[in-house]
Amino acid sequence: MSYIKDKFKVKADELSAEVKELIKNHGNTKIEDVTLAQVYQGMRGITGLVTETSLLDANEGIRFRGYSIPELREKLPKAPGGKEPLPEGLFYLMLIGELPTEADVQTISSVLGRRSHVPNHVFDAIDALPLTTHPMTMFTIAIMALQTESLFAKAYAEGINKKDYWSYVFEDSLNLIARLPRVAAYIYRRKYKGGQHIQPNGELDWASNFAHMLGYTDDAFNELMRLYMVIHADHEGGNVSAHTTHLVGSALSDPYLSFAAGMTGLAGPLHGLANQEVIKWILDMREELGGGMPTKDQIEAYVRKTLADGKVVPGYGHAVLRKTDPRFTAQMEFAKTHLPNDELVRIVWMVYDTVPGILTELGKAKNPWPNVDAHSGALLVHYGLVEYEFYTVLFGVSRALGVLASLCWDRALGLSIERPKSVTTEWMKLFVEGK
Ligand code: FCX
Repeated sequence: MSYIKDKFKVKADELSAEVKELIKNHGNTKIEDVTLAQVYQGMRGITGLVTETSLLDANEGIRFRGYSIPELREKLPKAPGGKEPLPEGLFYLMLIGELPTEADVQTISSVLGRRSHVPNHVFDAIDALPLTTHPMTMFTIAIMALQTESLFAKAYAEGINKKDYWSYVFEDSLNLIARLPRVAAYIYRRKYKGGQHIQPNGELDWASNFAHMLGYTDDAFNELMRLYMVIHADHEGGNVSAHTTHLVGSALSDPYLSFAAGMTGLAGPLHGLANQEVIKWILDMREELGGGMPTKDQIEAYVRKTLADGKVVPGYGHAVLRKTDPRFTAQMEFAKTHLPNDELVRIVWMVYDTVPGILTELGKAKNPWPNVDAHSGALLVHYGLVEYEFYTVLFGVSRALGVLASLCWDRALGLSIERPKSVTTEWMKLFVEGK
């Protein structure tokens, strides 16, 4: 791993020098104006963050270091006999900014395998919670319990030069990514499989070891996990989980604290929890209609009822995207190859045929198209992972790759503590009156 860390340092030094020049020469350049509506409405569209790992285009979707999801599926190294990209390769790409070789991916895979040990007190912390606790609550508590292992926090307490922050954050990030599948699988087996835990298998790649610890042995499920871990990893910097991790990290909270904070945001229904909401919504619809395949008219009526009840249609809409999410399309392609006749998948596709028209007709949602969460649950149910309250934990394990690669960059670039200005409505009223 040390050669990858050295390579990161070289890249970071180069970019730091460029950023210093940019600020020196163009520090007063105006990027855009900010409107009053933007300030009240979630700062939508305000360019206020720098995130190196990925960039979102409203019409085209996400690109990781310039590569779209179809390109990643083609170009990133695969497991032997596999067709889906290995998430370790995406992590390398986000960190270094270049496509990895097979050897780079192997290195990361074996480092993650070696560092996956989770201390017992973390399992004790999970075990202390009632079984009814939501898996995302267990997950964030477990990450907080793991914070005892932070090398950054220890080094900071002893006193380190700010030039060295990145190095400890880098190590913490790798250790945390290595440990998360074990923690997540422990939560799953405790809550849903009577506490019969499965030990990690160091021979497996990161995603299939995770699948193995969850209790799945199907090769197609391993492939799904690799794809899932790649497509959920990063979505530029402004989304709640990425922004929160970055924000909390800017106070020099260590990667465990920062990531746990990000995960509490992912647990919200308008963000990562939407994946459980989608499948719940579809299952409720099916139950209400007496089971089996609904007709297009029945789906349409159910969508309209959801909206009339003042609820959102989960899995549809996006704060930035204005087209079908390529992460949805990648999952649709996976389903067409592996499970084209699955009933739930076919319902997801019928919903896709129905919802955009209705949302467009009503004219309120700026984006009527499906996002990543509209498809993922149906794939998981097919392979037997039916416990939908766990789905956001899967999202969280994947999201660690992007937000922690980003956190390494934050510290390597020496980014400042985040502290935007806020005002009161009284201030706004006086401002618009010109006072
Ligand atoms: N169903 C019903 N109404 C919707 C809607 C949907 N799927 N999407 C947007 N709207 C509504 C909003 O609620 C808002 O209504 P309001 O004016 O009464 O508050 C109006 O349309 C305008 O919202 P818009 O600007 O289009 O969307 P926002 O940027 O405010 O919000 C999210 C974006 C994603 C939060 C919104 O589309 C939504 O609630 N979708 C459903 C939940 C979901 O799928 N979240 C997952 C998103 C993502 F992929 C992820 O983070 O995982």
